[in-house]
Amino acid sequence: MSDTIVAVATSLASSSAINIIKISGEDAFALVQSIFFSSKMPSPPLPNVMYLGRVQGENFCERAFAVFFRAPHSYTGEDVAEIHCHGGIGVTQAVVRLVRENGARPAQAGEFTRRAFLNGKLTLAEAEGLLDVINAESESAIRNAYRLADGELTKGLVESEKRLTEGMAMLEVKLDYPEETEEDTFPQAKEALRFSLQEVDKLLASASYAKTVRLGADIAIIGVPNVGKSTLLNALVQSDRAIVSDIAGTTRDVLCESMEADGIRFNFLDTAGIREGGDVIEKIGVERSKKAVESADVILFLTDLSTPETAEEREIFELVRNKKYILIGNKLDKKEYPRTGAVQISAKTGEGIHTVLEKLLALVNRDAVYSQGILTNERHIAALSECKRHLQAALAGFDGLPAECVLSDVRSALDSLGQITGSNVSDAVVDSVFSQFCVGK
Ligand SMILES: Nc1nc2c(ncn2[C@@H]2O[C@H](COP(=O)(O)OP(=O)(O)OP(=O)(O)O)[C@@H](O)[C@H]2O)c(=O)[nH]1
Ligand SMILES: [Mg+2]
Repeated sequence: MSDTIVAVATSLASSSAINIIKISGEDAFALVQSIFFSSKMPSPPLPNVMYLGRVQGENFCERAFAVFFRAPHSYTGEDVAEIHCHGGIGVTQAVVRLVRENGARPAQAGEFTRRAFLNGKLTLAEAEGLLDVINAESESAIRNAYRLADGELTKGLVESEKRLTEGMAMLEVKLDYPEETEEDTFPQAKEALRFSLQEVDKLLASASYAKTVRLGADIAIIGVPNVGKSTLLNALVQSDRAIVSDIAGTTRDVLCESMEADGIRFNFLDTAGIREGGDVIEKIGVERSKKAVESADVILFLTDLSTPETAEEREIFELVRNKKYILIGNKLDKKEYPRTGAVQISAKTGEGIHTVLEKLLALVNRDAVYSQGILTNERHIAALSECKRHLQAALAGFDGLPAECVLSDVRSALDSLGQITGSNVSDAVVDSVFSQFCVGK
């Protein structure tokens, strides 16, 4: 076991009802027993039982709870103790100081989770999943982060790692004792490669939804001036975000407002109405609208049912037709000129807005985003792409290349997998993952 560390697991930014002070390491039990006293607490204390008592400092006596977790049945896999004290900043700092004076050193960022990783309590990918859980902003992001944190997302990779290691052992035997090995050890090794390639492919395919899960889908509202784009933005996000007026050319810059619908985060971009002419500023606005068309995941192409179709409207359609788009006919309450195939709405009264949202959810593949685990981490995506290359090379090599070459490809594939599970990862990568955690996690 390693040295004993201490940190406040809750936030010290402001006073709260309680604060939790976490202590992990060889001396955790003895240390807490030397400063925390409870008539109900035997020595050594029973694990997983909360004791009410007091923390006795030189100049203070704090009523608190203490709970103990015995290695390996703890978060870090070491002996862990927690003191739950009052939430004041002063009192919390006094308890932490006392713990330090009795032998613990301050924990570094993510050190508790790092110890859990080093003690085999979780894989590196699961630790990164925890990080995602902490940082997740939308329901789909949280769901996906749990899939990573619980190992669900990478269990196929862990299985691949096992099978490939076995497959590699068979190939090595074959290489060392060519006469004594039966030919049919090959199909098993080949099967391990195929299985792994399938798992890797599945996860890489899911990565196409990564941006939607992590950052949300960018939805640009596009159209000629005055069709009601800003009114629609306000209706979608249910706030008076954008200025609305009957003057054509009201919006001159791209405005972004986010909201969550059915667990998916949408970033709506209200844009300047696209038209020829206008002053210098409006021209810049129109350029920005065109860029928004390029970068958006889905376009809401807005038309005005109270006016006839114009040449400008048809030109905008040319910009959006090769993108994912929804054609919308707005001002249904003043409908005079229908547009074929348009979802009819009134941004002003709210009529039809739910249909737009339903179509949007379908276009961003909400069901796929929800039903399967999605690989969102750039580090994982890079390692898996690398792994895929080696697996393909190994499979291709089976029919012709010497066993040494196949073996070398399998080894490289395993190295890439190990980057994700953490079984083959450099200290620098481990450092960079855990430094993203806060102190106390
Ligand atoms: N009757 C009716 N009027 C609407 C509707 N939606 C928007 N309007 C009106 O249309 C006018 C223009 O609305 P905006 O939302 O500013 O239009 P815009 O497309 O953002 O215009 P620009 O920013 O100039 O490109 C305003 O007077 C709105 O009140 C609607 O559904 N029905
Ligand atoms: Mg506008």
